[in-house]
Amino acid sequence: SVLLCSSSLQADRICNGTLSNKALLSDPQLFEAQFEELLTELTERDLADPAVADALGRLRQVLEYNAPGGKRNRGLSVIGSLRELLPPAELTQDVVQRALVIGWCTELLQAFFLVADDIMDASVTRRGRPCWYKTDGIGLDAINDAFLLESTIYRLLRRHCRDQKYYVHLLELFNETAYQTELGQTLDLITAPPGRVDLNRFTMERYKAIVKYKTAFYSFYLPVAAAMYMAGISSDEEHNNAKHILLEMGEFFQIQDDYLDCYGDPAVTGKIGTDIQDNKCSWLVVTALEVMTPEQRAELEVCYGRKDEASVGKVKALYDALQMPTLYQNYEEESYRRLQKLIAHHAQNLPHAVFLSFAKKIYKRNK
Ligand code: DMA
Ligand code: MG
Ligand code: MG
Ligand code: MG
Repeated sequence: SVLLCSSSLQADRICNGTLSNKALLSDPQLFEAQFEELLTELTERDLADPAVADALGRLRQVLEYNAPGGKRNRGLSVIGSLRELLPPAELTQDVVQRALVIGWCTELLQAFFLVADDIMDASVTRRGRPCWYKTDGIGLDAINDAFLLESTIYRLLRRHCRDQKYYVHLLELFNETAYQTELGQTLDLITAPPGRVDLNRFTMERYKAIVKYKTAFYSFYLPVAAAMYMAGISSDEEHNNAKHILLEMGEFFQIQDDYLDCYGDPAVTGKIGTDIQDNKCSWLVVTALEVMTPEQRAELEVCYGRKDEASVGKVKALYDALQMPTLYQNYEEESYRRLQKLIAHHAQNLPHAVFLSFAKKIYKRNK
């Protein structure tokens, strides 16, 4: 119900004169409500030419299937970070609404990448349902749907933020982040050529480059940087400080993703792992290579990157024999300690809560 949010949040909003019927909603509820509004905006109010009505109908389906249903960490962290960066009096309803829209832009960027990623990774499920390209009648037309999702970002930014001082910063941020992610996906793909297993390719150095580019920029730096620009923080120094911490968090987040690809419960993660079959440079294979015997390496060489159940099972058995779950848990503890230190040293003028709340959401996650 609308009365679920914390009383301090309500008090905030009452004090700074933004009380309305929306004032009693929590950020997740406001974020949810904003999506309905964006759907209408993008697929009805935007109808410049009736000739494309059917196409906008398709866009609506694409948005409804692919944008919601995730954990929303990225989308919610725009408004979450902004609340830490601005004094309550400056968090007017307009500002909050813009932060929600920009939050949805980060979710749309993610949706765009996931639709394409699932095709390239030959995945089967996402968020507990068939991947979009696997649904009835869609197939590789999903490629164009991914492009549509990307374009909606810039339509929303233009409509909602064109008159803001930070508009160009946001445009550049989304463009740059998309490019970095595409470079990361490129590295991910060319390091995992189908049917050509070469374990020498899987170094920790290559691994770190892949995950920094394919995941950390868009998942962690993007939403916080967007909130910083909204709050008028645009200096390179402050952005570099934030980036330093957030890219470290992003690296850890993708290591979790790799771990869960093999050891997660698909009923919880909503996706069935494909990294072993896809010959991916995963944290598991890179770490396993660091500790295995030459005999185990020879066995891995034969069964990695193959689609048949028996080969996949042998790789998993090797991981178990090497106690990968224990190595992962040790890594998680160590990573958390390193991150706390980074926040203490690099957050400088930025409120530590921006980073700590993000960290709290991702450590020990199982989905
Ligand atoms: C995902 O890497 C990266 C992007 C840019 C979508 P991944 O293929 O490991 O993600 P997932 O496990 O969600 O398919
Ligand atoms: Mg994938
Ligand atoms: Mg992928
Ligand atoms: Mg993965």
